[in-house]
Amino acid sequence: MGSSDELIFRVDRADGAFAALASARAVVVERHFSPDQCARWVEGVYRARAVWTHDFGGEQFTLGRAFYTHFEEGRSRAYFAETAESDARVDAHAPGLQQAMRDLVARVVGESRAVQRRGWCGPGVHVFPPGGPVASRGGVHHFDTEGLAVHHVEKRRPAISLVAMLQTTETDGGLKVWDVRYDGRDHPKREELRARSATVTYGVGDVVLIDSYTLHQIQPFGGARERISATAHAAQIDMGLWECWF
Ligand SMILES: O=C(O)CCC(=O)C(=O)O
Ligand SMILES: [Fe+2]
Repeated sequence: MGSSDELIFRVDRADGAFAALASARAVVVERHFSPDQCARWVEGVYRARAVWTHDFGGEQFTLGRAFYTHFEEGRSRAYFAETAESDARVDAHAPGLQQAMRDLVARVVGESRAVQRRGWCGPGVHVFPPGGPVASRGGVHHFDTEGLAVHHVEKRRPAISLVAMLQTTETDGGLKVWDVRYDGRDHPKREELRARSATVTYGVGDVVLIDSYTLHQIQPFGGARERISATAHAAQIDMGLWECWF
């Protein structure tokens, strides 16, 4: 099995990080968010526990609604029916997080702004509980192509995912990336899993940027803490126009 840290670039500024994806499979923007900011958002996320969205029968949770979980559970209708409520919940409990993630997308791609995707939920928060399936076995191997329009995927138009780590796990829980690009299949072939790979390790406030067509997987983790991260998916719709969603 190949492994290479050259697949991961570490930078200390978000600006233009997108360009680095030409030669790396993941770019880590170190300490983009301050520990204080992350702690405030995490407090808000815990206070909002009663209104977390339960995904896959309570195996994982979100603040706000995430498209891929609804899509995979055949609940897309619920996702699209309650986008305003989803955004209101995120903003009430993690004030400023959605805008901060959109601002981050803009900086990463080098534009003055990135816009909310109309009719979709804005950036939100994933909560993976200790002892849950992701903690014990790791996440599913996947590409972040579910939310992209079919023609966007067909043309492999630019699309990215940004994950900001708000609360790290006690052990492990990094993001493994492979030197494997989406080829039209949702699940990787056995030999693709033997391609070069590397695992991104996160600190609080670090942001990981990946191309949405890159194979990736959350690694198993230990300890008693939830893994809490903010995510924005974004697609370049036109020259200079990037749209964001969760
Ligand atoms: O939390 C992470 O490191 C990545 C999560 C992920 O793959 C996703 O939200 O699609
Ligand atoms: Fe993903």
